[in-house]
Amino acid sequence: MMSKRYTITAALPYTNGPIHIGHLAGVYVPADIYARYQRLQGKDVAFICGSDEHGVPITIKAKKEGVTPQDIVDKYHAIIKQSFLDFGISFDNYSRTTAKIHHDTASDFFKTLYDKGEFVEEVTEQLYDAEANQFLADRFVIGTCPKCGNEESYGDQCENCGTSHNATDLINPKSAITGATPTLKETKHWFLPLDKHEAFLKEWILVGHKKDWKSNVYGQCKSWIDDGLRPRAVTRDLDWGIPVPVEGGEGKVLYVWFDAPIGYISATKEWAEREGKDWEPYWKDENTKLLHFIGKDNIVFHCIIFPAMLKAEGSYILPNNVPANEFLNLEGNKLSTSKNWAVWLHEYLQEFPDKQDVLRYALTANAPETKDNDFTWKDFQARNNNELVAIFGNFINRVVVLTNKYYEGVVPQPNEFSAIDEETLATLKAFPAVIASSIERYRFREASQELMNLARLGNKYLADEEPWKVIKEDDARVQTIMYVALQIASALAILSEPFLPFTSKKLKDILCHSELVEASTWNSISEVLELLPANHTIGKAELLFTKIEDKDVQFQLDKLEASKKANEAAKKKVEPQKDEITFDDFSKLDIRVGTILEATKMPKTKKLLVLKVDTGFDTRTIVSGIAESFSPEEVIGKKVTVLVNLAPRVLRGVESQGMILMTEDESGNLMFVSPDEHDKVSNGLSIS
Ligand code: B3M
Ligand code: ZN
Repeated sequence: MMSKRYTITAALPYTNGPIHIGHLAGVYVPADIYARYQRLQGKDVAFICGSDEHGVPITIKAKKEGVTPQDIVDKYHAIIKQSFLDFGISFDNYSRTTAKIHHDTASDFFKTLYDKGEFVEEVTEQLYDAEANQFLADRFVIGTCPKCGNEESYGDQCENCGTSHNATDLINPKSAITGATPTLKETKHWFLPLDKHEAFLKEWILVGHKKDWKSNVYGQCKSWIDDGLRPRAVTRDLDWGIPVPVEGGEGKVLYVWFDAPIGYISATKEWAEREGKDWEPYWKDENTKLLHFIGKDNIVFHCIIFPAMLKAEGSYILPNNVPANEFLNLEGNKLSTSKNWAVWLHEYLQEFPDKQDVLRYALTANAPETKDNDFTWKDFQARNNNELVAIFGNFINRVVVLTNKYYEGVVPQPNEFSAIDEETLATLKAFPAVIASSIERYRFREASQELMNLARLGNKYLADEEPWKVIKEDDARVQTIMYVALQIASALAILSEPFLPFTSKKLKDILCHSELVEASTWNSISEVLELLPANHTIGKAELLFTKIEDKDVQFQLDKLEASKKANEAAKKKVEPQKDEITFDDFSKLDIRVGTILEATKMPKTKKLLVLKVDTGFDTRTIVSGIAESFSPEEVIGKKVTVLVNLAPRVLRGVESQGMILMTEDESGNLMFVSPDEHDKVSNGLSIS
């Protein structure tokens, strides 16, 4: 049976920063297209989202800014909520996880699992920062990822390889609060025994969803399951979050990834209460399709952990699909909130106040559906100027202007259809099914291109039929041409709604759609004989899109360049001066001018050169770590400064008898401290 009810969730954004284009392309734009499309299909849709307001990043940010976590979430919740609204993301409810209804719902959920004996209670040793007097959960600890070697992995997840792990798995852990090396301290926690659910998850995902889940999603799940599932702690020793509601839980909170997905349920309840509906069918009726739109770093939580929680609870349905996207990059670099390498939605909306649909279109046409993708401002400009303006906008403008010019805005009565007219109308009627099929398979890029193909069809039809020429001799023919072109315009108004909701509304207004009874649903395009009947009057022309100029693009590129410069300046930490030494210390150094006679690379190393150096009083071997900056050929014959009374050291079996003095310029390039002939005034080193 075809589902009538859809519960569509979009990942709850963390409230420690605003929304950027990576979030939009990965999650919110595709989710919105899907939700709008299903509503147009007449489905009963609950499109649910909200702010994820717990978790360590929020406390860290609050500490840094000297405010409370509540201040942080209040600030970003307001910005995020408003920007989604202004961008036309059509959530039925945008809630937040600090809401009472959520605290109650998550608390009850935990208690139910606790009472059913679904948790394992265990005292384990956790990382502890004695200086800060605090356990180091999740992002409070940074260390080397055991899987990929990334030295800046967080305690709960490595952003480099996406692996999610326990803080105690990190190699060389360091406290993110004090930088101290943590000690281990015993503490009690509740674990969700994923191992207990392994057989079920295997059957449900690996057998049940092999065909219909995206291969990136299926692949990640398979690798998790193949690795063997282990119990996961669902509580933390923190003070920001939902208190653990059972005995022994004092001073502890629910793990943010335990409470956040329950946020989808609480947000549905909040919405249902407001609308006077029953929330339960949206989460408990087998005929409801539950879909989670997320980014790829959230796959394990939505495909393994949350379903295990729902299953353990017992009364919920499981997600039907989890169409996760890959990541979007920006101008060739990874998007980053901390490095300010992003296009922020709230800033975009200020800078391009009437261009929501342009960004929606550019992000959809280039969505990271099967692999990571790059957003560039040049591509954004091209999508606007070459497609939205030149194809879609141009077609609509011609149709509306000509209809007004020839027929005072009244849709003409068609005369006999030519073969081309018949074919064009037949092609038109096939579009709803084509676009629908792409959307239903979560191929939004493809769907957006099909929409543009419909505008192309219209443009080509007008260009081939040339009503502006035919009008001189055959008005009857022009009536038919304009009638056909108007049907295409009308279909565009309907089919563009999920992708370009602002444009769709504007176009429906121009065509005076609201005065029509039939022509408003997706399927009426194929079913109804005519969308815009003869004698219906349309309004005046209005531009749907305007060109984006080079200077607008340059402004954005300059902004990014400024971020890059600011980051580089912040990164350039000058080493502080070392402790003072006495003249006596210095005079112990015996520094001579020498000449490099021979140079060879030390086998099997990247950095080392083995040098033969004439010191003026002997010839000796010196091993020097300069091979990454200089080739052997480059240094032979070079005059260098040598510290000759350094105690010998054996490096890779070769005794090094001294040291060549080197220095670095401000960009970190290695240079010889060289008494070069050209450089008669030497470099300030007194050589005695
Ligand atoms: N707050 C989003 C993220 O990982 C995370 C999603 C929660 S969805 C329940 O950026
Ligand atoms: Zn890693």
